[in-house]
Amino acid sequence: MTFSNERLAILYGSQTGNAQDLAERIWRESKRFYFKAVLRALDEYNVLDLVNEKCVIFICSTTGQGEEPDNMKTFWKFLLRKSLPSGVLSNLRVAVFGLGDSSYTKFNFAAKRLYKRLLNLGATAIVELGLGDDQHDLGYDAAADPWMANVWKELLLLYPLPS
Ligand code: FMN
Repeated sequence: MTFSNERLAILYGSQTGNAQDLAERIWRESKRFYFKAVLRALDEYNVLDLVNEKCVIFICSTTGQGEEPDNMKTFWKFLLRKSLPSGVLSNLRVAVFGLGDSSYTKFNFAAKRLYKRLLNLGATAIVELGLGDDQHDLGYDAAADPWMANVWKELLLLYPLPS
């Protein structure tokens, strides 16, 4: 199975490295599917480039009491700007996966807020928001594995190889 040489951005917000690990794993998988993927922490990514992307996979954890990780705070602040027109991301397809722990009251709040805001700015979700939970016996992988399989399936439908 191969895809055409589509560009894909894989962006993460991670406080202690788990979301980064998952994003790196997805980046390695993307090469198997012949995507031209870029991998960045959200704050290393030029947010103005978002309007030129077709497809972005966001992986983000929640830290503190329902807060965004430090390496996505600048990105997040920009995305919250009231001056952004509501349809500014209407050409963008997104997939968002959160890493969290259901023993916290604000379970996966950062990913939930990010997902909501992206759709609010006009982005289209490739798949539903995925939520990883440290409390699961298999950790966040329990949700991440089937979620990611679904993302690749949908991407294959969207970007089949030219016949
Ligand atoms: N998970 C939540 O769902 N909500 C929280 O408010 C939350 N706060 C946390 C605060 C601290 C200090 C730590 C260590 C973890 C917290 N978590 C919370 C769980 C993390 O999101 C989870 O362990 C995740 O896998 C960490 O990913 P990261 O290493 O990419 O930051």
